[in-house]
Amino acid sequence: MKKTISVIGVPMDLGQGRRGVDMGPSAIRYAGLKERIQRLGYTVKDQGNINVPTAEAHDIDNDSLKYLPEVVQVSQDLSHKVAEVIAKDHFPIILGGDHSIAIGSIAGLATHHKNLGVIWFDAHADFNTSETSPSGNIHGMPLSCTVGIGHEDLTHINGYAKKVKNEHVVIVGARSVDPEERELLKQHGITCFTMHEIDKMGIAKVMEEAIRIAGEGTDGIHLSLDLDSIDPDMCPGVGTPVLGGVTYREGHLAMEMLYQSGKVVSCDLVEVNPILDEGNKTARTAVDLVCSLLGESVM
Ligand code: Z70
Ligand code: MN
Ligand code: MN
Ligand code: MN
Repeated sequence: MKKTISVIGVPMDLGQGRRGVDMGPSAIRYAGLKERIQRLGYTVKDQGNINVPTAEAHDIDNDSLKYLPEVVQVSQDLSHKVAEVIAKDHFPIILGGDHSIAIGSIAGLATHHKNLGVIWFDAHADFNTSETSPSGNIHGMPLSCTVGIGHEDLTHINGYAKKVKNEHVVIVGARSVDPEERELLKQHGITCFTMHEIDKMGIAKVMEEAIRIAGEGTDGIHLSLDLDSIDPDMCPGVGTPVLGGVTYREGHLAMEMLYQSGKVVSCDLVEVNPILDEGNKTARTAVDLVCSLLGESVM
């Protein structure tokens, strides 16, 4: 019996400066997410969207942690929804929105998975704190929050910090990391496969290692897929496209290997910005990749 897939939309754009990612959930649904997954033999339940406050209706009170109370509220609401579907043994697919939503999705998963592994597929490391961030944008901080580093309101969703152990976190695809963020990653022993390692080792070897780090001794892997990890030729519709990304083929092989591992329990699809897209190319790529993650092209 294949697991039921629960789709949860989070039209969040308070974690970064540019409007448009709030339309990500619509764009990904419009690209045929539900139909494509159903064709693979899964039952799909769309749980609708989490309510997200409108940026224009709220003031920024803290320039080093923009929209902190609003992001905390959405994270808590999302965590509850994810916990609810996990309790039914569904596989959640969380549609962003900017990457700050991963704070809530991982908090929700952690209510059930006491020893979760995380693969952070991203051009960025998202490991800043308010002290190291050059922007004050919370979408540059969710991974550090998840391992318990950062503002208490963000780290303590559900009342406790450190949802995931540092040794079970791995970043893949990084090519834009801030200097102090790099120091923080080293200091906390986070494994990071940058584009340099992907070029040198090949994506297959990198994913083998990533699956081992996030999968061995854990009770499941959460894939947090930022579409800016993929090269802008296939994913131009993201807030900050960074040249030299993961190719379409490398991306698919990575997803197929994750499927074959049998360890993936959930995923985020984040940072799709239809305003900056060419047609709906980025959302279509997101749907293609998630289908590979769910076993589409593996015989
Ligand atoms: C920078 C910061 C970032 C996108 C994450 C950028 C963060 N490190 N940008 N995802 N698109 O502001 O923290
Ligand atoms: Mn990100
Ligand atoms: Mn990114
Ligand atoms: Mn381990």
